[in-house]
Amino acid sequence: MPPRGFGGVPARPPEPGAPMSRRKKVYEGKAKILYEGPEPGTFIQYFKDDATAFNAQKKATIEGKGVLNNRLSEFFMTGLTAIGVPNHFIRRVNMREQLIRQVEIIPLEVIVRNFAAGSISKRLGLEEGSALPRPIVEYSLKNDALGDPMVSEEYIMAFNWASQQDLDDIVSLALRVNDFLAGVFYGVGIKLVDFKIEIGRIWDGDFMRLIVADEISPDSCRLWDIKTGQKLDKDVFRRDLGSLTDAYSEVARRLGVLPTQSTPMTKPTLIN
Ligand code: AIR
Ligand code: ASP
Repeated sequence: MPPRGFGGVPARPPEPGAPMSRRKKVYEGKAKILYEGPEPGTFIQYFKDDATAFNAQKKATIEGKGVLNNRLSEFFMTGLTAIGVPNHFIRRVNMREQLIRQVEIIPLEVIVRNFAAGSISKRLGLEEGSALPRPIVEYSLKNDALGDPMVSEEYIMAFNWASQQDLDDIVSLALRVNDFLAGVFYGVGIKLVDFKIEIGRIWDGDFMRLIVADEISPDSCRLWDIKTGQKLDKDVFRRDLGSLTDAYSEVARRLGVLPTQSTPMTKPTLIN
């Protein structure tokens, strides 16, 4: 029997891999979709296979990327919870979806850098890979039309995107995430060059708190193999360095998120 839709009309089966369409879509970004969650104050976060770079001038669909990022973001957020860093993750729902707390996203990309690469290398003429004097936290405005321009704390406070108190909390969260991630990656032979997180506000009555939101995955980090320098992050896509799913599968395998004996593949097998 085919599934029945409203009024006895046969419902069209969903496209393979397509998100369920009955739920209300709240937001669609370049790599993820947010749906209304099952309870108030929650969302379902769906990870797409779409990859974009250079402000979406370069686009591709990379089979399996969404599955890997869903699982990897779960792994990092669960670890952050375990060490007391508040974040939006509640639980994984399936291969591509996770239940998260609904937050009001602060419209900033919070970037932490340990080694020079990407835009800081360009801006300051620093050799890629050179160590920075200390971890550097910087901000970009989340605005695709403007190409996510870098902004100062002065801009952030003047335009009321965040207060001084918020910024103190954001820096503290960002540095705790940095220490956690850098340590976890070091343990599996990977250097955490830099990463981006997003921060959201949640309310407990009148009391507002900031928590880590969005995702933590190889889409949002620069990850280099410590021995060989091989890139294991989205730069593989940005710079056409080979298979992105091979790179992300390698990260997942080292972290114990994929079976160690599995060979690179486009359809990863997940361990529960
Ligand atoms: N990032 C920034 N915007 C989106 C993402 N994913 C991440 C990059 C990199 C870090 O922020 O993936 O890990 C710094 O990026 P950039 O381009 O400023 O050097
Ligand atoms: N800002 C992200 C990147 O640098 C995505 C994009 O530009 O479309 O890859």
